[in-house]
Amino acid sequence: MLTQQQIEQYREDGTVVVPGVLDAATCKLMKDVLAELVEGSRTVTAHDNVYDLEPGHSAANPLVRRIKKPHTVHPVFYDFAKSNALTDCLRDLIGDSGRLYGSKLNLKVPGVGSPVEWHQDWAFYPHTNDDVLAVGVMLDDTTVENGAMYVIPGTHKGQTYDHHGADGYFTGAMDPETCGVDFSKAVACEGAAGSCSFHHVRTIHGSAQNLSNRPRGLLLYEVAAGDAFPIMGLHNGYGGSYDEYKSRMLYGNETITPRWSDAPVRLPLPPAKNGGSIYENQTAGKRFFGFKDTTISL
Ligand SMILES: O=C(O)CCC(=O)C(=O)O
Repeated sequence: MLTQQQIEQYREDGTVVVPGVLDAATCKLMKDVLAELVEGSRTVTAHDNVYDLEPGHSAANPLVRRIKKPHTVHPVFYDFAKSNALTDCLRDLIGDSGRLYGSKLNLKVPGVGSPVEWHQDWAFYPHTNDDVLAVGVMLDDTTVENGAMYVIPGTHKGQTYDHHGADGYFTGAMDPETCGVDFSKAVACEGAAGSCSFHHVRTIHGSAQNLSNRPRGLLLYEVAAGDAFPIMGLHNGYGGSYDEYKSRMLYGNETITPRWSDAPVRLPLPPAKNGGSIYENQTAGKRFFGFKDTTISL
């Protein structure tokens, strides 16, 4: 359960970091599973259903950028999504029922870990209402140095920004030069391993490359209120399967009566030319965080 102050901070800022949500034993198990997965990537040469690879990945030097849908890869990742430790927090933020829209485990390998450019998750998966959020479970002590995610407080109450390139195709990234957002207001979601960040689906966020010598694992769960339905339909997140959609209830009761809110929507269409993951989508957009020698102006 969250404190009243944490709930109010989420409502006001569209983000809150809560320490100690993931217990140390489960965190260790997740990291052990992750180490095995990274080991297993040595035989993988291209992005597939499980692995999103950093440029330069090889059998000798495995560089994994993301484990896709970890809740389908090992039960520990799904079990924690359904645990009281997490669902008690979710209940306080999005109400009496919650459904897992998606999951991903973003790694930022020391000295490599790719940046994620500024975006709103809402641009990827608008729903009938915006009681939708992402949980970031910190598997490592997370600071600015090893690539903590930045959020821009209050932006969940504002507009839905254009995430399209000059050619009109979705890029999954805002144009940092023209969007008019004051990025100096960004706040880093730092915390000890086991902390969770919660950010509203409309909150602008992104993260820099990890140029430190410490890894940064961030397990992300995207969770929608049980009565929020994906506007793009069940192909968006559930492989077109109603059974899959139903099976993803984390807590509370399902309904076939969506609730609507007046949150502004822009559809992620036409789809990104570079598909597969946000990292690939964003290669078509302009860079704010950039790679290695790019100046970060926060
Ligand atoms: O890994 C991060 O720091 C940010 C992740 C994110 O925003 C995303 O994957 O959509």
